[in-house]
Amino acid sequence: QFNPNYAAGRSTIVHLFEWKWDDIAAECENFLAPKGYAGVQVSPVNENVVVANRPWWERYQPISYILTTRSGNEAQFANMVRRCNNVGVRIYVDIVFNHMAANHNSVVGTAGSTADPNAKSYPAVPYSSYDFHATCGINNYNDANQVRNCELVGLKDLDQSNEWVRDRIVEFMNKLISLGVAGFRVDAAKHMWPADLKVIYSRLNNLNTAHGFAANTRPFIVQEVIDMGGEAISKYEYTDLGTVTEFRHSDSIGKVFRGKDQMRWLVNWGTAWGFMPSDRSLVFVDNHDNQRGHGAGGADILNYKTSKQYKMANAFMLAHPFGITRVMSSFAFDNTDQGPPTTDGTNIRSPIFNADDSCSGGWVCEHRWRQIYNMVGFRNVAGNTAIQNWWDNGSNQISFCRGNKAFIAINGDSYDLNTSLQTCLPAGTYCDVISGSKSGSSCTGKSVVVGSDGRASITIRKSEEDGVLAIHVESKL
Ligand code: AAO
Repeated sequence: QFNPNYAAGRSTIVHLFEWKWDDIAAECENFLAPKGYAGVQVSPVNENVVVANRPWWERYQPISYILTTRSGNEAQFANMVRRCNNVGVRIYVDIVFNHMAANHNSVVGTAGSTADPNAKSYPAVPYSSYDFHATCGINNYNDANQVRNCELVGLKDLDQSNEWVRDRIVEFMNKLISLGVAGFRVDAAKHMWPADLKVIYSRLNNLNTAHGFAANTRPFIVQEVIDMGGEAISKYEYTDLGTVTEFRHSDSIGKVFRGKDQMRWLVNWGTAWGFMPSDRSLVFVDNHDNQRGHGAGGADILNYKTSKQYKMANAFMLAHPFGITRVMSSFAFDNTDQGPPTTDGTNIRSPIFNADDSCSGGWVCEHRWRQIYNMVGFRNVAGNTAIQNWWDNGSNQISFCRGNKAFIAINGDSYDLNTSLQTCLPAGTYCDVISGSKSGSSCTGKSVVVGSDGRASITIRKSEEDGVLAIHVESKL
């Protein structure tokens, strides 16, 4: 439950937020596998309530466990999982079982099912009022009973101690396992009792060997628990059950790369910053909530709109060995409710791919930014090597090596970085994978000459598009 079940040599999950299954299948084959991505977190897969103007968050309001959403139907989902597994890219499902849909004027789901949330009746599962906690709202996060037994923003709160409810959830998750998924992101885990989650997880089947998983492989579990400190519920109540989202990582990395905290302090990045142990922490710069002001972290969170700092923060996260890394891939938004781009107000529009690999048609595709996907490659090359030869200038210029495999330098100061640094790499000429890529025997970006002593003259001007330089053994020219 702690192991993400990656294919050998890979290391990073991308959240393809609101993508359609057919588009993800093609993306696995055409881009993610070649660039070394390990897996995809997909948006919720089961039927949700249709909300007027189609906000993105309607998908967090389940009507049934029928696998039909705006991303596609069951056949399309199954086809995607098979095609992605075939090229070594794993699928993780964002799974919503804390609650069912809240009340709306008209309640119809994406598969056509009806429900009566006021009466706590969801016949397409079926759930009835016996399956839910009594009606009350969450307004005090210092009261653990309230957080777990009352309704989050009016969403009808399922009682996971009820055997009927447990069976429906386990049946749903085991169906996804049979279709070949590698694990789950458990939505709103903080709002459920750890003891109930333990029972549910223990009843999950092993992963499907027909999809290339070894016998007796447990599904990967990452639980969404927001714990910034100061509330009744602790993230450590969940770390024995599976991994947990580390929101402090998102908050802290945002503060550092916004210049509210000096980069030299990154020297002890990890548990010293209040993070959970590395093998329990799912780390990210932003997620689908806090990139738009929902969830936790507030104004310090970086997103694609602050692109230079955003790329620098992602580069640091991916270069650093701490945590299980997840990259966000967004659609462009102006307001916090806005849903994904559509062709007609209803059907999700597929991303358009430009000659330089970037996306258009309303999609941002941060995972296709060279500075990000090349750092996913860097992390794969670095493997399980440790940090060595940390250097900083006493303020916001830093560098470090990952064993003798890879080297990164970052300039967050408002003046040039221009000095000789230890890269720990064998002598030779290397291509900087931030300003360009290695192409055959040449480099489309800056080249770095490493001497026989491992040192190189490193320059990152304040005026450069990116404040990062990164080289590794596979970028040797
Ligand atoms: C929508 C509408 C509502 C409407 C509802 C029902 O927006 O107005 O009442 O439908 O019709 C998503 C959207 C919601 C949406 C919902 C259902 O974000 O806006 O409601 O779908 O469609 C809490 C939960 C956490 C949750 C987060 C958003 O603990 O689990 O809120 N995230 C997940 C998903 C999310 C989804 C749901 C759950 C529901 O990722 O996309 O909601 O399935 C504190 C607490 C946190 C709490 C936040 C926000 O955080 O600690 O636990 O998160 O408050 O309420 C500082 C503190 C930090 C604090 C934060 C905010 O940063 O350090 O601890 O401030 O105060």
